[in-house]
Amino acid sequence: MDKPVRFLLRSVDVLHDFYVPEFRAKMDMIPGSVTYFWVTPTKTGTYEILCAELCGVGHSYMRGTVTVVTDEEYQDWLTSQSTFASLSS
Ligand SMILES: [Cu+2]
Repeated sequence: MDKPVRFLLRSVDVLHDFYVPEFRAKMDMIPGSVTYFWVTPTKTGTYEILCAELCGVGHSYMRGTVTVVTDEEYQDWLTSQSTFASLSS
């Protein structure tokens, strides 16, 4: 929260469109290319990610969530993650 976040977007099949209504932003996801957009979330919460491009028969099932947390919560989450070094030993 209150920090700029860059979303890197890519598609491995067809054109999609990454859309989070509460962010008031969306961006095409293009096969063979990486697109991006920046947001600076100002409210914590969990927000639904939708596909805003009619991409095929699975379009209506393309859903996910993005969670906005405080810096302290993010640091707690980050320290609970495995590192590459801990996975390979
Ligand atoms: Cu779609």
